[in-house]
Amino acid sequence: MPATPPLRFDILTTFPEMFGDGPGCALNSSIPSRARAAGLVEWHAHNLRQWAGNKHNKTDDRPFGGGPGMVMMCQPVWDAVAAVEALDARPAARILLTPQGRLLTQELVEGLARRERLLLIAGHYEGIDERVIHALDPLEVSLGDYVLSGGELGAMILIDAITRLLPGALGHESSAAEDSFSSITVDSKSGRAMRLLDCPHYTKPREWNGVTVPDVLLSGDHGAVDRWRLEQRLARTRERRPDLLSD
Ligand code: 9D3
Repeated sequence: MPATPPLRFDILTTFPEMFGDGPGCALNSSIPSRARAAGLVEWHAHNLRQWAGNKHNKTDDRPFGGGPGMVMMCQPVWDAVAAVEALDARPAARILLTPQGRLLTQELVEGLARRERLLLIAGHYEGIDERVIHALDPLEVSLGDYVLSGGELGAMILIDAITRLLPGALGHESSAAEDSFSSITVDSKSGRAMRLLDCPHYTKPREWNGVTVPDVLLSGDHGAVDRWRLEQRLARTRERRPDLLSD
């Protein structure tokens, strides 16, 4: 038995089979599945239709005011949250995956990884009735400025990003803390923590397609290698993601 109970995710969705136990599910490969096997994390997907409360299992309806698509009704969402939250005594941090949410960042992931229980609400519809969003007061999270078909992939991204930070989740010796620390560099002028892009990586052979590996990596001078890698990270971040240096 681990010292602490597993971090518990509950996902509310009309596509629970996307989170199934089959080998084809994205979460059943790599780090999340090993973390689950090790008792660090568990996830349970629940079909919102269970709480439809009508014989057609209907959870959505046409929008007042007209327009395309369907809107998830308040009552199934509200009843589902109440029922699922009652499955465990610990209070759940409620998260709604929505294009209107705050952009998911590593800082947010790190904060969520410290919670004991997370309730993820995903949908495949134009939206959820605003009144139940207001009543549930979830943290609203977006994956980025592009249009997805629904929130389920976002829920999987959250589970993946959070799970790999749990102590013991990474298969190799480097801890999650070291791993995320290595992505942060302290700016010597401002003393500010910066997230930098990674440096280029190379392996055998030393020459491929007429292109050789940078000499410094073959020099055996670990100090020079570290300096080169930091320079590369800074240069690539300036070039490709200047927003990471200025924000
Ligand atoms: C007509 C306006 N559309 C918004 C651009 C409606 C709409 C499109 C897609 C409403 C919901 C969706 C489904 N998307 C999500 O549920 C979603 C999402 C996304 O589309 N982009 C980035 N992050 C997320 S998190 C959930």
